[in-house]
Amino acid sequence: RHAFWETQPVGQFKDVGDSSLREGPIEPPTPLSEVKPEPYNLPSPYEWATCDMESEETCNEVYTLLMNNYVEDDENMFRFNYSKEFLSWALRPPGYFKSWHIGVRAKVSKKLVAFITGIPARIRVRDEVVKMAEINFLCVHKKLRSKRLAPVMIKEVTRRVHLENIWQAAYTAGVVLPTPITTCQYWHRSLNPKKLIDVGFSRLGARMTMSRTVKLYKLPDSPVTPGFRKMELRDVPAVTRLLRNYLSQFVVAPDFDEDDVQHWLLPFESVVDSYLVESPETHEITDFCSFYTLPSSILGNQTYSTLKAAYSYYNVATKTPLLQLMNDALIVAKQKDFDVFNALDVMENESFLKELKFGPGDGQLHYYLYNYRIRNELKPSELGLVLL
Ligand code: NHW
Ligand code: EN5
Repeated sequence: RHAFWETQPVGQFKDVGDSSLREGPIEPPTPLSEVKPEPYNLPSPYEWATCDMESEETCNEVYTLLMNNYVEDDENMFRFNYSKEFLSWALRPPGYFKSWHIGVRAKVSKKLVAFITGIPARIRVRDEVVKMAEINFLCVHKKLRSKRLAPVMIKEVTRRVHLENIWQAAYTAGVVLPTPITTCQYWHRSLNPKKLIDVGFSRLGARMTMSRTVKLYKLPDSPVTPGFRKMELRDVPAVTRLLRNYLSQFVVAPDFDEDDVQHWLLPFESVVDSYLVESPETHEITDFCSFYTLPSSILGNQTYSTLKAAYSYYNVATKTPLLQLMNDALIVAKQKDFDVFNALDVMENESFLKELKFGPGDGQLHYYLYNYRIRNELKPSELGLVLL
């Protein structure tokens, strides 16, 4: 059934529910001298190319490959369209390895035809902080699909991760593979319902007119929480404390330090937005919310070419009710002209989704760990990790 995945150190379907298996690494690390020193073989028309994401030209090639060949919804109506600025940010966090930004080129034309990336992360699983790679942006050009190129790319990124003495990884996918640590549901909150309906992203509800729908999703013009403002560089220490404390309650979550928070959460125009609540009395930072910008191309619409989507990232409420904090996030997203606000049912998100008029989407997101076994499947609410 899974000729490739059955050979890999991941939880296997046959082992689901086997409580004799211990939690933790599936295989021990091998001495670095035993890691294969040369790259895996590609079919002869192709060659490996490490992608320099600091080079504008390479970044453009990656952008174009993904724009035309990356993830689509199940009816092929929308395709993720990560911006160049987003890709450059997502792939160059503190301590990143250029060697983990792996392209495949056609030898003759040098055209980029496939891509896979890793970035380093410290991920806590229960009370163990594990150095991992987060794997993302696996993409094979549409014309080269089903030729078993993906397993070679996964083996190559694994080899390069091993060369840095890292033996575990985390990744997400819309498809079921052996075996998810949890399965999350996408939820969507319409901000621009007319456009969403026009492009087929959502449908007019039963017994609803367009004007009733527009009214249903109306939001105030500005946030309602006193002291709600954009995060700034000077807030990094306070936000780090708030976030570390909050994430400690989840079974799987990133172990963020101040450098990570500065990289991942400091606002970056059209990439990541973060807001916090500073108490007007004490100037204490009590609450925090964030979302990232990920537009999708609309495939084959006469009027519109892109759907502007905000994705809920990390949110912490200690004083403001989470519902009110997220309503303010919706308000600022609407002010920034996003068409839709998306969220997964991770962390405490269930507590606001229905009340804030999110509806369940037709997509799911499965979370995976490589070479690390979790004894029982987690609930989405036990997961404190959002991958881009
Ligand atoms: S998920 C997004 C993945 N990308 C897309 O969906 C873009 C559009 N699709 C494509 O480009 C986020 C192709 O369809 C891809 C597959 C390239 C997906 N993850 O080459 P073949 C990520 O980037 C398995 C893992 O013939 P293809 C996360 C499939 O089950 N495996 O297929 C990435 C089969 O194996 P099996 C996937 O359609 C995580 C084999 O690939 C997969 O031409 C990567 C077929 O290969 C997926 N999304 O190309 C794993 N989709 O055993 C990281 C298919 O079933 C692991 N497959 O026979 C950790 C590594 C680091 C460890 C470090 C210690
Ligand atoms: C790696 N970082 O399927 C991620 N999206 O629901 C890779 N559906 O947008 C894996 N099909 O339900 C990504 N509208 C896996 C996700 C791939 C993309 C995907 C889904 C998530 C999605 C939309 C559009 C469906 C179009 C037809 C959807 C309904 C919205 C509606 C709004 C009003 C209230 C009810 C819901």
